[in-house]
Amino acid sequence: MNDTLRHDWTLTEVLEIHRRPLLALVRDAEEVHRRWHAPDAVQLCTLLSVKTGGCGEDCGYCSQSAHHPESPVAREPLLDAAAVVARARAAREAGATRFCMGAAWREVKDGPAFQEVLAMVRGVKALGLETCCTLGMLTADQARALKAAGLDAYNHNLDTSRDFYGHVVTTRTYDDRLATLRAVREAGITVCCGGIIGMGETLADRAALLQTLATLTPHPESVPINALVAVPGTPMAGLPPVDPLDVVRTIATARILMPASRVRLSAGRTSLSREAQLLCFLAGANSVFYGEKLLTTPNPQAEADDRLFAELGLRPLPPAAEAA
Ligand code: SAM
Ligand code: DTB
Ligand code: SF4
Repeated sequence: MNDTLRHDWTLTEVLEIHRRPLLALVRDAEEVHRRWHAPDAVQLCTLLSVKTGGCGEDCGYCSQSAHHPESPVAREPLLDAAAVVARARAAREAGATRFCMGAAWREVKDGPAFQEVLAMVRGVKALGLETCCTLGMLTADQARALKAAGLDAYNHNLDTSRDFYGHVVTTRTYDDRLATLRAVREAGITVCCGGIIGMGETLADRAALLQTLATLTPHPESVPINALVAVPGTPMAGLPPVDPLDVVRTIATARILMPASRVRLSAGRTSLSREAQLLCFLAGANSVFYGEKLLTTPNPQAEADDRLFAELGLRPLPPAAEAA
C-alpha cells in the first residue's frame, strides 16, 4: 500500500474500492488509518446554528429552507457574538476542541450581519478553540476577512455527485460550490467538505462524490460524511433510512482515498447503533459532532458519547494549551 497522497484517482478505481466486499474494505481502511493517524484519537466538534431557518436556497434535504414551509424549524434572527462565545465556552468545558458556527444563508452578504460573524470568530478563537464556519457561498474578500478574524476551517459540502446534484438543489450549481471552496483555499483557511448519503443517489454517485473530493489538491482537511436526517415537511421526508453499513462503506472509502484527512462521522448518528459506530471508527472515522444538537436536529447526548468513547477506548483530542 502507498504512503503518498494521490490526487489522480479515477472513477473506475474509486468504484472498485467502494464496491469491494465490506470486510476486506474495512480491513484496508483500518490499515491506512493506523498508518496515518493515532487510531484511538477522536476530534470532538460542537455545532451551533447562529442563524436558523428562512434560507432562500432550496436544498431538498434541509429543514431550514424557506422553500419548505412545512418543516418544523422556526426562523430565528442572527445570534449576537457574546451569546455565541458563551456557547463555545460551554462546548470547550464539555470537551470539544472545535466549534462550528452555521448560518442558514445562501451566501454571505457584506454588512452588519457579516461583521457580527467576524466578531464571533474572533471571540471563539480567543477561547483556544479551533474555529469553523459554514455560511453558504463566499467571495474571495469575505474569505480573507474570515481568515483575518481567526477562522481555521470553512465547511462547504459538495453533498453528492455532479450528476445527481440537480435532484438535490436547483438554486445553485456544483461549480458555485467549487468556486467557494477555491476562495476558502486561497485565503489560507482549511477546507471541510463532504456530503450526504441516503438522498436517493446510487452507489456510483457516492463514488463520484468521493472521487471529486479526493482529486481536490490538497484534499479537504476534513471530510464530513452525513447520513440523511429525513426532516418532516422537506421533499426528502419519506426516504427510507440509510443502511448503517453504507455509512461504514462510505467512511472506509474516504479513508483510503484521503489518508491524511480527518473523516467525520456526521449527521445521522442517532440512528446508528453503538456497533455501527464502532465499525465507522474502525473504518477510519476520527471525528464526530459532539453535543445534543446538530444545527436543527438531534445528536446523541454528550454523556452517552462519553460512555461510548470510554468503552471503545477512544480518546478525545486534548484542548489547546493556551486559552483565554
Ligand atoms: N447554509 C450553508 C450551506 O448550505 O453551505 C451552511 C449550513 S448547511 C445546513 C450545512 C450542511 O449540512 C449541508 O451542506 C448539508 O451537507 C448538511 N445537512 C443539512 N441538512 C441535512 C440533513 N437533513 N441531513 C444530513 N445532512 C444535512
Ligand atoms: C456537515 O457536514 N454536517 C453538519 C455541519 N457540516 C454543518 C450539519 C448537519 C446538519 C444536520 C441537519 C440539521 O441539524 O439541521
Ligand atoms: Fe440554506 Fe444551507 Fe439549508 Fe441549503 S443547506 S437550505 S443553503 S441552510
